[in-house]
Amino acid sequence: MDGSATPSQPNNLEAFWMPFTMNRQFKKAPRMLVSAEGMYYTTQDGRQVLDAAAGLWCVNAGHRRPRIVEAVQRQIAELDYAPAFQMGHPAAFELASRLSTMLPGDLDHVFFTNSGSESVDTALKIALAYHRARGEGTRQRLIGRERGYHGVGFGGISVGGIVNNRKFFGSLLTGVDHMPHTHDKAHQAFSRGEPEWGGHLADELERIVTLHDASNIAAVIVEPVAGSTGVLIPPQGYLKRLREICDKHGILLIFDEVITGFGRLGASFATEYFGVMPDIICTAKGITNGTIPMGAVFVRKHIYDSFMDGPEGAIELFHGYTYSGHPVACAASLATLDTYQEEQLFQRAADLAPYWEDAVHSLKGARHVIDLRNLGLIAGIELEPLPGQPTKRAFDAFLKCYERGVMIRTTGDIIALSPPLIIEKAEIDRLFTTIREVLETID
Ligand code: PXG
Repeated sequence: MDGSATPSQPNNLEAFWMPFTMNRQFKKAPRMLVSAEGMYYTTQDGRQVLDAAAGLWCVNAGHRRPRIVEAVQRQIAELDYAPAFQMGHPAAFELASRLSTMLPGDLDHVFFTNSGSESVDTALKIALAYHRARGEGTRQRLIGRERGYHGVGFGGISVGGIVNNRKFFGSLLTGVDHMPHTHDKAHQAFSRGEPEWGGHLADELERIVTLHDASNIAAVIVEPVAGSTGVLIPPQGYLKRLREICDKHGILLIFDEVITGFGRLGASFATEYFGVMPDIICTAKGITNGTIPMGAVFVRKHIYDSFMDGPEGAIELFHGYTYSGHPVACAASLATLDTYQEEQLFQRAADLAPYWEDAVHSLKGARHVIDLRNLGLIAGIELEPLPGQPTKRAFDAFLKCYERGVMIRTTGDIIALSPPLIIEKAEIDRLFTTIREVLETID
């Protein structure tokens, strides 16, 4: 049938199977966003809603930034697509060079993907192929962490530590182990910034190495700050210790910076913030300010070089996506980096972080609150679950905040906040006042 013969049905919500959403509940009472500018969304019923989640942790420079809009318009009108394999276009090379100057040390080669999930799969594959290229093909085990979130591909859910992925999708990749997560309320509740307790948990990696032998282990992957499983801030010294153990045993360290990258902590990347250099970094989201899907994996020079030793006539890495380095995504990203730089947004986030921290911890003693955590422009507000109804209390808070013109994000019974880095102090005040008031009104 000719597509045009079927009239579009804007009011029919049935066909779209929404991701990570309670479809039936949403479709009964939809929350529709129709436009956005700066810190605010406009809803279909014409209300302004403060975006306290930067979309989904991605719109770091705020919405509808003119430079990015214009760059995308210009690029799509000039080169809409170019093949990603055996062909190139200038913007991809320009962007990779520019990104490599933002990263410390020799993290200077970039592989483009289209999402965080693809970045994670790419990083894991590079790690495995790297050891093989160096004649250490027995290094095949991958180590993740409980409560880790690394997207939704089979690689990512295997190294991730979320029970629902195991419950619904089965046995996943073999040869994967998990370190314990680092969160312990008994020792850490209401910590400001990095908790003092818990650095020793990195030594659990030694235990796994002792069990399997280093000659079987390819890589360790962690989020420097875990976001979607409830804002878990690394204990002091933890990441540095992981680095030391990986160095000692020749294991690659992968940082999944899909949410911590591009200014979220008040530095370009978490690697810079914590002063710990991984071998591979996964990114996405803020790379284009959320405008066009894109991800990127950064690898250290010696990793890239180890692939370049083989026969000249062979493809060095048997991997890639139709849309790797898509011209429109590259244009969006270049304009995003310009925006971050011109407005010094990472520095702005760093300057604002102490104010943010005080605002977060002003909720101590607020109704239902059992823990508060923060780093950079991230906050976790943990609520006491309603007896027998986990997640309901936080979701009710989300709905009530939305009614009052504030969009927060929740995971389990934890409110996770990550506003665009352009947020003003008055908006921070309004955000936390709204949350406090809402917590007074819900069961
Ligand atoms: N790694 C990390 C650390 C992430 O946070 C991904 C990988 C996957 O990215 P893609 O682009 O494939 O979705 C993520 C994504 C939330 C939330 O509210 C977090 C994510 C995605 C959607 C919602 O916590 N993180």
